[in-house]
Amino acid sequence: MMKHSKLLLFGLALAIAGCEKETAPPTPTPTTSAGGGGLKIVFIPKDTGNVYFKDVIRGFEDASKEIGAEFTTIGPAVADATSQISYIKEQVQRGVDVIAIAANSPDALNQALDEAKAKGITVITVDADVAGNESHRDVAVLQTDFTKVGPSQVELLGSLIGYEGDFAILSATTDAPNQNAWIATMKETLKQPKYAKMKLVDIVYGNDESQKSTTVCEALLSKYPNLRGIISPTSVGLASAAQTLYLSGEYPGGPKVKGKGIELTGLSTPNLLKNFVQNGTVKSFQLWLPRDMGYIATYLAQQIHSGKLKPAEGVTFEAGKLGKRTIGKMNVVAAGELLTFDKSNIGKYDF
Ligand code: RAM
Repeated sequence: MMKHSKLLLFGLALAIAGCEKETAPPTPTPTTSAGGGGLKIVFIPKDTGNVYFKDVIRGFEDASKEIGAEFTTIGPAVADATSQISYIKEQVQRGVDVIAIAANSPDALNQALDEAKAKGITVITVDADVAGNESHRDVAVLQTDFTKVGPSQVELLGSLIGYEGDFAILSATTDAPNQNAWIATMKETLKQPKYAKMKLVDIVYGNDESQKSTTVCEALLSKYPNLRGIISPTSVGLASAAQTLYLSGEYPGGPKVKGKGIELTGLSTPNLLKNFVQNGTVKSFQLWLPRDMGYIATYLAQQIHSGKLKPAEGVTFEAGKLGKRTIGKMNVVAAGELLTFDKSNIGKYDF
């Protein structure tokens, strides 16, 4: 823990140095030999303020302890498309062995990731892939079967609003590769006859920032008086929307409800949503186990970096306590199942 916070401080100092002077080279550390203990892994989240990534980081820490790797995490304060570039470059300079990153853009990172790969660094996207630019990373560890998230979210909202009515999406940033992929499959799903009476009226972006998410959610509530639902496929967005809807009193059974009220669902952590499920603002929502992504990525990184594993579709590998895993299409590993939380089960989860 002590070591970790020291490393964090060290990373922070590098980041600050990087901000002050674009070209200031951070102290380079020699790259350790692959495979054995001392493997240097860094994880760059979308932004450092998002608590969702704490659990992803815990997975990295757990597995790093098990294999004797040296894990650090550092990242930008905001989830802008280009905000991670300077961090990637600094970590290349530092001489890490593995860069794991939750990409804020499908294409803005290409050059920086190529520079990392050219230095022999293993590049893994975790949680958000460089969609359409997969050749710029070695492998991706994503939440769950990506194709199921959008359809499942539409079905969940549909079941809450009787498959009828106007609804909006409150997303993360306009560039977010994961949210954009889910939104694309939501739109596809809506073409099915079952959802013919559900109308997507707007998509707004809260940038994974609480304040911005709150502001855009308030705007949705005043702009669409007939709104029946909101899907927010971001942990920050859904928590902010829940707070906004609770304060507005417009949820079903709420003090200011007009007609049937607004049903809110999406993707978030049980700890962020617990109060809102208990007070009736949100009936049910979904997520996966973020920790498993970090855990699996660590084992996978070690095996790729040591040359023991060549990522390809159908190749299997051992991921510590989580057992055997298989690399899928486009070198993507799906970490686990999509879970649905409601009053009956939310108490069992703590993350
Ligand atoms: C936010 C981030 C993350 C996403 C979750 C659901 O924390 O946008 O990338 O996977 O929400």
